[in-house]
Amino acid sequence: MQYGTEDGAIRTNWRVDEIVGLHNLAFLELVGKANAVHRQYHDPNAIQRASLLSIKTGGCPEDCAYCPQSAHHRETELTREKLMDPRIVLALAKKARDAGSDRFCMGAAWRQVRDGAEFDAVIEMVRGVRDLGMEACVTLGMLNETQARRLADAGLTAYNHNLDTSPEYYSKIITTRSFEERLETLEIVRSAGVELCCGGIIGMGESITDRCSMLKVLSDIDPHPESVPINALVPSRGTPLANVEIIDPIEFCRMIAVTRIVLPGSTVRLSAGRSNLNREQQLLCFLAGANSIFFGDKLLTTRNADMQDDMDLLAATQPLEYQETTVL
Ligand code: SAM
Ligand code: DTB
Ligand code: SF4
Repeated sequence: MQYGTEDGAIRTNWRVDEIVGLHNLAFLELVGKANAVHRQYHDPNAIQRASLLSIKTGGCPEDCAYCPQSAHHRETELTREKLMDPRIVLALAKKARDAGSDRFCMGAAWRQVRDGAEFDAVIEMVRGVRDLGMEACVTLGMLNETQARRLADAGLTAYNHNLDTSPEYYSKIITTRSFEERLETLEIVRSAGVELCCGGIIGMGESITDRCSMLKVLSDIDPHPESVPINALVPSRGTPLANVEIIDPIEFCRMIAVTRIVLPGSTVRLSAGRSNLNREQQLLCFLAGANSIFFGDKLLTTRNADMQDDMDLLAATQPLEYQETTVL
């Protein structure tokens, strides 16, 4: 297999075996290649900060095996909540902005968007977040063309809708909707002129080929999704995947690196599961091409990395301030 001069080309014709070949390279070679591709397209010192908020929690009719918000997993400890009041959401968005967030992402545990007062409230939230000068992202499940257009008109920057896993492994994880439906929603979002935020989860018992097959589908999307969250499973009590072992940091980093090579121009977000990585493991992921994190104490329902630790981490990516020291 040849890499060489082709490294860094934006392609929509990757083969799964090529991606597996990259994924399984010697680790340092893989990270080196990914870093070279990263530097062709991105400022190597810039890390985007996105804050997450669950605006409607729990009671979801879908049966996603990883998700603590599914109503199918009755043993989860979550309390269901109604859609939040837009005024509270916007106060939290402002707080996130003042703490340094660039993007505010709002998630609802819905199978699909329904027209009515709740969707009107989400539109108000999107407008409000944009008025705060932040990028706005929502993840609301499936939606139709009119709804996508309303979100676009409100100024929505991106819509998050993950493939989650490969088409081959999909039915082991979700049975209440199809992989095809996922792709159709992505198409609807794109057609409305909204950016795609689309990635997946690793560490759910899938094979390396599954991970690469998911990346192949992402890279078939033309143009590529603007941002790609790579989540490591956060095993949650009461879900069928509660006892799955958490992923090895080097495996997580391999996935980041291969994502960077296959999707050179996209923002790659080191997403859920980051709190299991130490500072140096996260820096290794940035070197391998991750250039965005979820910033804030909470993801949707689970704990994120500590905010002060994140400030220190981001400070560590910046040039050292010159300090005169006296050595006696
Ligand atoms: N209901 C909407 C949907 O599924 O599109 C939006 C919310 S859903 C919680 C957003 C994404 O969070 C999922 O697609 C999945 O990739 C990720 N996610 C959910 N639970 C997770 C977990 N326990 N570990 C890692 N990622 C998770
Ligand atoms: C994404 O890919 N990861 C985020 C965001 N998109 C919505 C969600 C992660 C959720 C982790 C489990 C939880 O906190 O409930
Ligand atoms: Fe519902 Fe989304 Fe969780 Fe699936 S991932 S159960 S669709 S909230």
